[in-house]
Amino acid sequence: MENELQNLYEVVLEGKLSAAVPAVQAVIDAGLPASQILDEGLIAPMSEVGSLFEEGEYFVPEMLVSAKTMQSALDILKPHLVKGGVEAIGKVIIGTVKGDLHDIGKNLVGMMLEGAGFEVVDLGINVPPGNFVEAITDDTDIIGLSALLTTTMPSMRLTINALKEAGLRDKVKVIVGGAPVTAAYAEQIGADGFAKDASQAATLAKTLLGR
Ligand code: B1M
Repeated sequence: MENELQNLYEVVLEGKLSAAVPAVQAVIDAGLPASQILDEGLIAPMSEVGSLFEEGEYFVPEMLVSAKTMQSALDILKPHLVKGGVEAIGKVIIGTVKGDLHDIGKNLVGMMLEGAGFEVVDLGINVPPGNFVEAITDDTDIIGLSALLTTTMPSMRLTINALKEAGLRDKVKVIVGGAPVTAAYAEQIGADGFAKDASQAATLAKTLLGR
C-alpha cells in the first residue's frame, strides 16, 4: 500500500502524465481512503513542485505537466470523493479570479462542495468580476472566489465591489480561498468567510447557510 502511494507521489512530482491513471487506480485498489490519497498522493507532491519552482529547480513547463498529471489522477479519484445522488442543499458559483490561471485547488473545492450536496456552477479561470455578477440567478446562495497569486488577490475585492454595485451583495454569501489568502484578508475585503482547504470550504458553505 505504501509503495503504491509513494509511486503516485513520484508520478505527480515528475509529471509522468501517462502513468497518472494506473498509478491512482493502484492506490484506490489497495483500499486507501480517498482523502488520504488526495492529501498524501496528490496535494503533497504539488507542494514539493512549488518548492522546487521557488528554488529554481523546476520551471513553468515542469509545473504545468505536474498539474496536468494531478488533474488526470483527480478525474479518477473524483467519484470516490463525491457521493452522488444527493438532493442539492444550495447553489454555489465558483471561479478563479481575473488574471489567475490556477485551477486545481478551485476544482477540488468544487468537488468537495458537490460531495457535501451543493449544486456547483464552475465559471473556470481568469473570471472577470462582471462574469460572476452575470452568473447569479435567483437560487444562487454562495459565490466562491479562488486566487493563487498575491497579484490577483485584489481581483477578489474588485469582484465583491462589482456585486455591491449590482445591488447583489446582500443576496449572496461570498467565500474566498487559495494559498496566499488569509482569514484577515477575507475580512478586510468584506467576504463572509475564508477556508484554508477544500473540505473546510464545504463546511464553511454549510455553516453560512445554516445547513
Ligand atoms: Co503557479 N505559482 N504560476 N502555476 N503554481 C504558485 C501559486 C507559486 C506559489 C509557486 C511558487 O513560487 N512557489 C507562485 C505564486 C507566488 C505568489 O504569488 N506569491 C506561482 C507563480 C509565480 C506562477 C506564475 C506567475 C509563473 C510564471 O509564469 N512565471 C504563473 C502565473 C500564471 C497565472 O495564473 N496568470 C504560474 C503558472 C502556473 C501553471 C499554469 C504552470 C500551473 C497551474 C496549472 C493549473 O492550475 N491548471 C502552476 C502551478 C501548478 C503552481 C503550484 C506549483 C501548485 C498549485 C496547485 O495546484 N496546488 C503553486 C505552488 C504551491 O501552491 N505550492 C504555484 C495544489 C492545490 C490542491 O492547492 O491551489 O493551494 P491550492 O488549493 C487549495 C487551497 O489553497 C484551497 O483549497 C485547495 C484544496 O485544498 N483553496 C480554496 C483554493 N481555492 C479556494 C477557494 C475557496 C476555499 C479554499 O473558497 C472559494
